[in-house]
Amino acid sequence: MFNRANRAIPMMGMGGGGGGGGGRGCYIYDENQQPNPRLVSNPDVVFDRGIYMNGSIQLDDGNSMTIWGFTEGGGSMGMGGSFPSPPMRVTQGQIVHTNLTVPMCCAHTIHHHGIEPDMYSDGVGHITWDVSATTYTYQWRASHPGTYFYHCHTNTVLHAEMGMYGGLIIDPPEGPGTLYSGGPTYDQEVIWAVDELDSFWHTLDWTAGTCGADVGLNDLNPDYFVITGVDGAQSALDAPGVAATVRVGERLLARYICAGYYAQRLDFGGLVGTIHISDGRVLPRPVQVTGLRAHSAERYDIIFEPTTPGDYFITAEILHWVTGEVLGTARTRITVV
Ligand SMILES: [Cu+2]
Repeated sequence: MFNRANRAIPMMGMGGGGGGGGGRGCYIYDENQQPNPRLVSNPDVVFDRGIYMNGSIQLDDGNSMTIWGFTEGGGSMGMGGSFPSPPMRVTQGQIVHTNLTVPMCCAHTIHHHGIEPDMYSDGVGHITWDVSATTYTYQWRASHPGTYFYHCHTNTVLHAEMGMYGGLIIDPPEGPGTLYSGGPTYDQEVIWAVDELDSFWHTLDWTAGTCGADVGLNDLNPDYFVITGVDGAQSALDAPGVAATVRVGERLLARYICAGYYAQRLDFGGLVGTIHISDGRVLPRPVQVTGLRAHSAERYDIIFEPTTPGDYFITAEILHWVTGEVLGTARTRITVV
């Protein structure tokens, strides 16, 4: 078992000299990684993911911040990549393999949040082992249509904050344009992955906080607020795939992911949205709302069918989890013509 005391012990002498080399520091990862013993030979879909730890986000005030994430394709460590990481999109009923390749530098995993496969494919570090200097295959079934996300689960508090997540969409057999079999159709879709970023955390090493030192991962002080990897101060107001222009009578699907740690309060700026799916499960009855409040990792599938032309500002307030204080705001826009 791991506890704070034995995390402080350097890994020297464990597992044939892996400890201390290759930048692994004192992180206690699994030396005895094995192939997934339960893989089927004929998956319906295969995703390949590598990792990068040298990306950046350009912020509206001219600053930038280091971002880590997953790359499309495996292989060695990529030179930067998209933020969020490339989405995975599959069809209900499919068996999926996700191949994660991690070089010697470090350890990472992929956890398909809300999918809940067996422990060999769970991707939580120390349950399914941390992947390092190898390729590991996760296997999962796309059972319920809706919006999910995948993220790294090694030193999770830091790695998820650093940007190691991407959207995961399960379409019904009818394909994109239908939310679920027997459910509503939609004409356009956007993804709103709302997240807060703490500049200080983005200077830390991938093992930070795992070696007995207190690096402050219990103290999140976000200074930037993003929607789907775009600064929510200004840029997200017009960002493709985040902002949208729809005609009266069209239906817009917003796939909302609470990708931060603090609570979030969304206001739809005068529009009424209908929530059809929550956390990958169809609601017994759709719910009409003018906004919502969500907590870390929650997802909502919301359909807007605006009736009046105009600019509607979608506002996400990030709330301190104890005091409720508004720490920051991210905004995007739905333009109705
Ligand atoms: Cu990671």
